Amino acid sequence: MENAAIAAVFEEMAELLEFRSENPFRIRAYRNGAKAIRDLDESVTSILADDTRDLSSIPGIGKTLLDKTKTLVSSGQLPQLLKLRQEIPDVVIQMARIPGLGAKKAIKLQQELQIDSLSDLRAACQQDRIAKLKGFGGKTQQAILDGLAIAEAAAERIYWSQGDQLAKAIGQHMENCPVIRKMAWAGSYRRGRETVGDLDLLIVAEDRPTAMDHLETYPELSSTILRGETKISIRVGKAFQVDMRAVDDNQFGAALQYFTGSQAHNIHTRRIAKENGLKINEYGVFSLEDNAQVAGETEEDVYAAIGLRWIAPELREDRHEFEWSREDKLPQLIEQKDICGDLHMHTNATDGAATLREMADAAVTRNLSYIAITDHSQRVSMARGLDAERLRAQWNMIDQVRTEYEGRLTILKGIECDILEPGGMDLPDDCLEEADWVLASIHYGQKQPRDQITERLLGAIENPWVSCIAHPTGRLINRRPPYEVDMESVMQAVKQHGKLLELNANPARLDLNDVHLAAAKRLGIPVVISSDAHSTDGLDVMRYGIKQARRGGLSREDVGNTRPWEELKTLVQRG
Ligand code: DGT
Ligand code: CA
Ligand code: CA
Ligand code: ZN
Repeated sequence: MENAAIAAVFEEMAELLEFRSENPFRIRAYRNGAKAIRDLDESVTSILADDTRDLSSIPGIGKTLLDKTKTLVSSGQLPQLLKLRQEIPDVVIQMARIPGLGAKKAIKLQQELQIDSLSDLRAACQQDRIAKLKGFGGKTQQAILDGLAIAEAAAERIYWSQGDQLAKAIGQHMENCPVIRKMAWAGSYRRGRETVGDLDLLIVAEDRPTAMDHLETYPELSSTILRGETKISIRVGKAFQVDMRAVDDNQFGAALQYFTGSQAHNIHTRRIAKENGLKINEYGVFSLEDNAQVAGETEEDVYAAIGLRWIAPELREDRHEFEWSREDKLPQLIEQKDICGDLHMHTNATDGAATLREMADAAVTRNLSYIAITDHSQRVSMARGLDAERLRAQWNMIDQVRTEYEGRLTILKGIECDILEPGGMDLPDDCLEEADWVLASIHYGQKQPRDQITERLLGAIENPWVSCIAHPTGRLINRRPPYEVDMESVMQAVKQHGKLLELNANPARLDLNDVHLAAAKRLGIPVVISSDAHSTDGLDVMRYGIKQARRGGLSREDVGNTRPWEELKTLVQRG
C-alpha cells in the first residue's frame, strides 16, 4: 500500500471523528500521523516488513497508529473507518462543507431536524426552524442560507451566454482603468464552451496593484478570494469566480495561449515544442539549448515558433486541430455575418410573445433575408399548438403580410410539427405538404427507450414533407440529459433522405452539440442554425449557435442558412 493511500485513510478518519466531536487529541493524532506518512520519503510498507525498523519511532506515529497502520497494510482496510462511514450520513458531510456551518452544527441539524438533503436544509432555513434551535439563532440561519447559495453556485457551471454577459460587464468596468494597456479573456469562455466554470482575464498594466484595486471596485463583487502580486481571484454576484492575471507585454501572447487552454490542447503543444527542441509555457517559447526566448508577444508567434498556424480558440480541445494546423487544413470557421435567414421561431399564435409582423420587422432589423414561422403543432397543448385549420389560417395571413415585405424579407410558411409518442407526425401529410419548411421535433415521451425514440426520429426523417429535425437530442444544459437515441442511425437516415439537422441556438439547448456537429460535417449533412425565438429579442441568440458551430469546426459552406432561401431550398429533398 502506498504512503499516500495510508495517509488519506487517516485523514478521513480525522474528518469523520471531527464530525462526531470526538476527543480533539485523538483527531489530532490521526492528522499528525497522516502528515508524517505523506511526507515520509520511504515506503511505510517496507519499514513494517523490516524487523530491524520501528515505524513508531517516526515523529507523529505513536503506538495506536502503528497498530492501525499494520492492520491497514495487511488487510487493505480499516474496520473503524468502514464503521464511521456508515454512521455518518453523506448529507452531514455535505452540510459541513457549507461556509458558516461546520461539522458540529451539521450533525446537530441532521439529528434534531431530520435533514436528509441540502434542499431540506434550505427549507428549514426558510421556515425559520433553524433560528429557533438552541445554539443557532437568526444570524447563523442567515449565514447558512448565504453559505448554501455559495456552495450551490460554486458547484454549477453557468451557460456560455451568462458568462458572456458577465465578461462584457467586467470588461466595460475595466476599460475605465487608465493603467491597463492590454486586456483579453482566456479560458473556457474564450473557447466558447457551452458552459463556463470560471472566467479568466489577462491584462498588461503599468501598475498592477492599481489594476487589481480597480477590479475590486466592480459593483457586483461579493468578495476577494485571494490577491497576490500577479493574480487576483474574486467572487461576483452569488458566487461566480473571476480570475485576473497580470503579465508582461512580451509574454502576453504566450499567457493568452496558455490560459486559453484547454489543458489537453496545452499538453499537446508542450509535446510538439519539445520535439522541436523548445519549451513552451505561460511566459513564452524558449530554446531548450540556451533558454533564449523565441516567441511570446502574440499567439500567432507562439504557434509559429512550434511550426503551427494559429488555431482558433474554439478548436483547442486536442481533437483534430493539430493535424489540421500542420497540414494547413484548418477550417475557415463560420461567422455571424454569414447568416442570412432564421428557420425556427414562434409567434403569439402559440407560445411566442410577438405577432407575425413584429417578428418580421425584427428580422428585417437584423438584416435577415428570410424567416420561417414555425409555431407548435396541436400535440403541444400547453402552448396552444396549431391544428391543421388554425395553421392554414396562419398561412393565409402570411400570404397577406408577404406583400408588405416584398424585396425586404421572405416569410416562409413553416411549422414545428411534433413527432408523436407512438411515432408518426402530429399533422396530416396533406397539411405538411403545403408548408415551405417543416421542422420535426420531440417534446413528449422523452424517457422512452433508445430503440423507440430512434424509430420515431427515423419515421419523421422518412416522412416526405419533413425538412429538418429540430433540437435533435432534446437536452437542456444543466437541467435535462439528451434522450437516449442512436445518433449514428439518425444521421445516416438524414443523409440518405436529403434532410437537414438543426443546431438550436438557444443557450440552454445548443443542440446539436459540438461533437455531433463535427459528425454532421463529416457526413456532409447541412446544418441549419436557428434561434427558436419566442420573442423579437429571442432572434439574438443566433450568435450562441454560431459559437457552438465554430466549436464543431463548421464553415460557411457547412451551414444551410448561410445561403439564400432559393438555394437552401434545393438542399432539402421533399416530396
Ligand atoms: P472552466 O473554468 O472549468 O470552465 O475551464 P477552463 O479551461 O477555463 O479552466 P481554468 O479556468 O481552470 O484554466 C484556464 C486555462 O489555463 C486552462 O484551460 C488551461 C490552463 N491551465 C490551467 N491550469 C493548468 C495546468 O495545470 N496545466 C496546464 N497545462 N494548463 C493549465
Ligand atoms: Ca476558466
Ligand atoms: Ca480559472
Ligand atoms: Zn420551437
